[in-house]
Amino acid sequence: MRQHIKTALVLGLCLGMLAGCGRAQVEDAEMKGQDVQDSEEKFGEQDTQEEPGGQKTPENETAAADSTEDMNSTDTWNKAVPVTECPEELCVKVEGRDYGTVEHITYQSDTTGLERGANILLPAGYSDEQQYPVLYFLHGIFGDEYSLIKDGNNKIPEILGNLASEGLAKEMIVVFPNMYASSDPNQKPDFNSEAVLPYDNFINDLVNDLIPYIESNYSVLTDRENRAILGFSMGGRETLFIGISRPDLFGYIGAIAPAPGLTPGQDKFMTHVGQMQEEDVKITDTENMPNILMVCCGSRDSVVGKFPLSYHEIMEKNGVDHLWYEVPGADHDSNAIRSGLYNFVIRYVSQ
Ligand code: FER
Repeated sequence: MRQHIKTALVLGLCLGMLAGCGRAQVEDAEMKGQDVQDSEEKFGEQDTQEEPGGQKTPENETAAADSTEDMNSTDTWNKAVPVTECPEELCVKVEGRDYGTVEHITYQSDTTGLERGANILLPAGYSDEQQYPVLYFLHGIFGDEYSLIKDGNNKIPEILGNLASEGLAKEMIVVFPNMYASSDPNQKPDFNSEAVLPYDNFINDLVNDLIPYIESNYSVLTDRENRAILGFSMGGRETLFIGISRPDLFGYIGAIAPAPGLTPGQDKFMTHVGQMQEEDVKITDTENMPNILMVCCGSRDSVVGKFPLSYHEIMEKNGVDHLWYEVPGADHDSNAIRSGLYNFVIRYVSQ
């Protein structure tokens, strides 16, 4: 399979250059998961945007051509045009292969004054004799620590287990936090500034409470080269905020369909004051540039629309080295999540 994936990578580069790949072939065989269901309930009827996906700019075409020269150099990973869909064979379990275990933990959060939960996906054969890289994977709005991992369509254990078994990604521990860091256990998320604040407070809980808990209770590597952050939608927005604010802590930053509100703006749900101004969307800590800063989105995302594209444009304007791509045909859904996870994880390699 390793060969298939390598071939797929190269093929993807070529297809990307030809522009406009087809819709994801992976069928949603299992029940729709909580996050997407919740989103559908909460968001109601969505516009369907008929936009061509996967169009590559001439700039990317050049980068893609260059990137075939040295696919292993992290210098080129931000520029390499990705295989926009997660290869199908990675999304199915191979009989007899171990896909790790999920355990639920609670930790004392001094940030909120509450006991809070997280799920941990341990790789196959997790052992104290080894030290593992960590990936913090942040859920969407109205979600919790179960949303991403419980949604079977996301294929998270499958993708990670298959990539690790094939030697295409490192074995890692994935932490799924509850990103709603409120001191009031009765507070609930909603589309207004007040109700969104606990999401913006998650950076404090993560840095001061959850990371220390993980690093003292699991056998993990603790430098920025071995700490990655990835998020979907609301989790993507917070990932960008956290990653840009603390590049000293996270060497790898990935946002799948990041939600509005990182910068000031307005959409059909609410007005966003912005967590930061557009000109501040850049890494000022030149000692700690991200190895990967990825932003992707389904070409037909009916929830966050063009906000991810706007983050890409802001980064371009600010001269921030990053990887941007669209997942052809994907909505605000597992197709985008699988693609983003796959592309992020194959780039999450320690030096
Ligand atoms: C918004 C649009 C989308 C927003 C959040 C979202 C807080 C999040 C969507 C998701 O997480 O799926 O205006 O504002």
